[in-house]
Order: sequence, then structure tokens, then C-alpha cells
Amino acid sequence: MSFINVTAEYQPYIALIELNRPKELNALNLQLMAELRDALQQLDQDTQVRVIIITGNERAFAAGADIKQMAGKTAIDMLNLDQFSTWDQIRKTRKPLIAAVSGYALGGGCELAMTCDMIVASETAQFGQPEIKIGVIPGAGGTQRLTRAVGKARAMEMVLTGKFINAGEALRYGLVNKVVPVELYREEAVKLARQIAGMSPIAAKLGKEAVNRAFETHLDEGLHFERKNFYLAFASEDQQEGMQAFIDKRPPNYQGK
Ligand code: DAK
Repeated sequence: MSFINVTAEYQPYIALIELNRPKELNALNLQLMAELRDALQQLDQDTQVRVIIITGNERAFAAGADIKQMAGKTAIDMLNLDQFSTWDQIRKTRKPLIAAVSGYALGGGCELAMTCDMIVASETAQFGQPEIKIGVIPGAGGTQRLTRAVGKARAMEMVLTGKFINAGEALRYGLVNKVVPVELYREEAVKLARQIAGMSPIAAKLGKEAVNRAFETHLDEGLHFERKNFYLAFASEDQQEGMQAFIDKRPPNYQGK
């Protein structure tokens, strides 16, 4: 049995991965995470895919790591399971990733959404890092990514009290890109994906990599990295096509070359 569905119904160039453990509110067990990693690695190599959307269902994007699977574990069990390598591989996806979130995005679910490059939320979305309520702390980057996204005071409150924030707050805090009515959140994510998929896929990868550097390094090194990727974009046919199309006053036709 598989815990994800991968569809290319929004082609051209867009793949959608749906987390599919609805009865457990898409709790992220080891199998689901391994399937998600494998699917992302495959889609990252697929030249017919330029943007990947990860979504859940209306009630839950994901209510966190599977507490029932973690409950009896020791520190050494967790060490041996090496779940971090799965999360690291997901984080290293080079194509743009959009999370389309409705309902709960909690704990590992919130961390998974934040691992994506952008978040489109439904009005019913709720974000939280409630690990403290079960005696632990975020383990998949929550303390770092949430703090960078919403600032120290809000992140501290969420991590230390486990409180959830709603979609409107998430928008005001800069955690999500857009909030739309629940019946539109997937469509809105697809719209955003289509916009990006119409660009040079090479430039999209280089741009993603450079923006992410802003969080990993100091300004000088980040600017240096951006310049390297800027030069690299000039090695692509897409750069020539993009600029020529502008001059010719026609839409560009990018080939990812
Ligand atoms: N794990 C397992 N089952 C879960 C679950 C979860 N996180 N969340 C919900 N479920 C299950 C419930 O047990 C219930 O199952 P049954 O009792 O029907 O068998 C079913 O989903 C429906 O849930 P509820 O009956 O509780 O539904 P409610 O509407 O009443 O409440 C809720 C919804 C989301 C408020 C509640 O389910 C809840 O509080 N869930 C837990 C939320 C939570 O604490 N999440 C954080 C988990 S810790 C790591 C990477 C990541 C992590 C750790 C390490 N490494 C790389 C090492 C992440 C850790 C976490 O996320």
C-alpha cells in the first residue's frame, strides 16, 4: 500500500504529490517519508517536470510525524533510523517545491511545508509546532525555519507553548505566500506553479539555490554565490531565448537547455 499519490494531471511541467494517509491526518510515518523522498528524487530528474506541488487533503496537510511510530523509541533507535538523511534528501530537491496546505500542518507537517519553497494555504489552514506538548521539540528544522520565517518572538511562543496559528496570521507573519478559500487552494498552487513552469527551468533552479543561500551564509558569501549562478544562467540557451523573445516582442519558449 502506498501513502502518496503522484499525478501529472496538471501538465505541462507540473507534478502534484498528494500525501495519502487520510485517517491518520497524513501523519508522516517512515514509509510515507521514504515514498515522498523517492518520488521527489524521480521527479527532480524528469525533464517533463519543472515544478512540484506537495499537498494533503482538506482536513490535513500533515498532522506531524507519526507519534504512534515514535512513542516507544529510544535516542539510539532514532539515531539508527537516520530519518534525517530522508529529510535532507527531500530538502535537496532542486526544482521549485510548492506546498498546498489545507487544515493541519503541525510538527513535521509544518516542517515539511516550510521545507518547500513557497506555501499556498487555504483559509482553514493551521500551522503549529506542538511537539512540546508531547515532551519533545521540533526535529526536522522547525526551530530554524520557523524562526527565520516569522521572527524570534512568534517562533518562540509557538515552539514553547505549542499554539497553532491560523492562515491569516501565517500570511501576516510571512510564513505563507497566499491564502484562498478552501475550494481554491490547489488551483491557486497550480496557478503559481504554472507561472514558474513558464520560466527557464535552469534559471528557476539557479534562483532557488541562490535564495536558499541567504539563509545559510553571510551576505558576502551569498552575493558571491548569486554572482556565480548569474554567470551560469548566461551559459544556457534559455537565457538567449528569453532575451531574444523580449526584443522580438514574443513570448519565450524555454527548453531547459
Ligand atoms: N501521529 C499519529 N497519529 C495521529 C497524529 C500523529 N501526529 N495526528 C493525528 N493522528 C491520528 C489520531 O491518533 C487519530 O487516530 P485514531 O484515534 O482515529 O486511530 C486520527 O489521526 C484523527 O485524529 P484526532 O481524532 O486526534 O482528530 P482531532 O480532529 O480530534 O484532532 C489534531 C486533530 C491534529 C489536533 C490532533 O490529532 C493532534 O493533536 N495530533 C497530533 C499533533 C502533533 O502533536 N504533531 C506533532 C507530532 S511530533 C524528525 C522529523 C520530524 C519530527 C521528528 C523527528 N526526524 C527527522 C528525526 C516531527 C515530530 C512531530 O511532528
